[in-house]
Formats: sequence, structure tokens, C-alpha cells
Amino acid sequence: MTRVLIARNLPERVVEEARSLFDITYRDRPDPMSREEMVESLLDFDGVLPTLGDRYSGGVFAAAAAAGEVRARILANFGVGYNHIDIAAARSAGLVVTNTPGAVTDATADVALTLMLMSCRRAAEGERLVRSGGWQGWHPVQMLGLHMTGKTVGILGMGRIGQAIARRAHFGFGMTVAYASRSEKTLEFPARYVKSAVDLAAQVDVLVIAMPASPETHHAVDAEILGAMKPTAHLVNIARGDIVDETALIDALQAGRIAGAGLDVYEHEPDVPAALRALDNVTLLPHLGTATLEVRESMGRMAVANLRAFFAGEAVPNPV
Ligand code: 8YV
Repeated sequence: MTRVLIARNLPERVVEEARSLFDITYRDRPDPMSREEMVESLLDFDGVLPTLGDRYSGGVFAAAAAAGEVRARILANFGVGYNHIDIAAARSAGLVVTNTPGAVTDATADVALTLMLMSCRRAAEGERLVRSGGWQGWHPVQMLGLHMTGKTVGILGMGRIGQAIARRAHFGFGMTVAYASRSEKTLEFPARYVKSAVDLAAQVDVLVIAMPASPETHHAVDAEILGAMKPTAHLVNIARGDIVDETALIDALQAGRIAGAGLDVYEHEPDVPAALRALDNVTLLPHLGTATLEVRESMGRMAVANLRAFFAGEAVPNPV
């Protein structure tokens, strides 16, 4: 029977479904695999279901090839983002890689809107004030934030998630949508295409990062982009932490060069720099993008569907 490693703790129903199809080894733990575990996974299993944090680097594939015969033929990633996998190295080692687009779109867009509102309306700061017991009572000019309705949102990356954010911002908050993307898109809502990310940053009240991480997008949001933003503007990142130069972001927030930031992802997760944690004008979430049971179950089912199709000799639904 086909041997599949589920590399992380998943919702029970997903594990049951996978067990009904394959000989499953279930690594029922919350932490990423070690390098040794990943090397072994390629030697011992026909398929692996890895996720965020499992760094299948070129070195892991090379170490597996040097240690024996690579048995694995597919990495069915749980999650849409696959920047933790060296795709070129996986391909040269003969593996197919799949991901779970679609399943994550709405939940991730919801967290973007959560962070936009929390940052613009200083919700985390206000919550800390109440919890501290230091709130002195309402007054007309207390904790004034940015009124989001009718403002301009700039979206970096107009893929599925970027479009879901834009739709919410346009139809829900009457926001003007502008975006920068690899190419101009045909969209079912009004949106202005801006060629350069720096120009986009300069024009908007909220800049939202929704592009996939890759070596090309590493530190795409740097001191220049942050410097172009209005001092009243907010930055939101629901994509991957290393798209932002975190040190430059801390500088901008400390100096008040931008009004605030809402982050769901970090450059060196789960490490969040103390300097960032010390700031009041930043909202920090622990990578909650898709954190609902319903969504995690559909992501899991999608990963299992990719495995099923692959081992049935069919075309995989979600190749990367
Ligand atoms: C996932 C995400 O929950 O799907 C993604 O790429 O960013 C998250 O919402 C997590 O990263 C697992 O892939």
C-alpha cells in the first residue's frame, strides 16, 4: 500500500480521510520537521503532506539522494504558500509539488480586513488600555484613528487573495482600490492599476501585501516603499513575513514615518523582534490567516485530494 507521511497535526477528519486511502504515518505534533526527518521522509515514504516551516531546501533533496534512493514522488503541501519548498530541487529529484489554493482565500482576506480595521482604529492598543486598568473614560478626542470608509487601499499582488480583499474593501467599505501586480487584471470591481509599487505606496491610505513569497519578492517592501507611504498610512501583511524588510519597518514605525502596521506574518516566525512587540502602533497576530476548523479541514481535504489523484495516475488538481 502507498505509504504517506502526514508531517503535522491536522484536523481529525482529514487524518481519517487520508487513512481510508493510504498507509499513513501520522506525525501528530505542532512543530516543523527537523532536517533529518525531512531527509528520511523522502527515503521512506511515497508521498508526504508537509506544511509551513518544513524547509525542503535543495540541501534536503541532495542529502536524501546521497543517502539512498529517493522514494517520495509527491509533496502535497498543506497551505497555498510554498516558499518553504525549493520547487526546482523537488522537480529535479522527480517530485511533484501541490498546494491548496482557493481553500484559503476568504479566510485570509477576512484577516486582512481584521488587521486593516484594527490598525486604522487602534483596536489592539485600545484593548491593551482597557486590560491594563488604565482607561480613564471616554472623551471626544481620545485615541483617534483613521476612518477607513471611503479611503484608498493599495494591494500588492492581485491574485485570488488580493481580489478577495479588494472586493471586501470596495463593496464593504466604499474604498477606492488601487493595485500593483505582475500584470494588469480584468476585475469585476473598479480598481486602478499602478505599475510601480513605490508609486502605489505613495498614493494609498492602507497598503496591503497579498503577493506570494519567492526569492524575487524577498524584502520587496523595503525602506524605499515604506518611505514613500504617507505618514497617516497603515501597512498590512497577510502574505509572508520576509516580503517586508522587518528592520526597515521597525524604523518607520518607531520614527512615526507611517501611522501603523497590522501583521499576521513575520520574517523569522515564530520570532517576533522585541522592538516590534514594544511598539503601540503595530497589531500583531500569530499567523491566524486560515485559523478556523472549517478552513483547515478544506485545506486538508484538498491536500489529500491531490495525493489521491496522483497515486490514481490522474492529473493532480493543484500542481505548483
Ligand atoms: C496557512 C497560509 O494556514 O496557506 C497559507 O499559505 O499562509 C496559512 O494561512 C499556513 O501557512 C499553512 O500553510
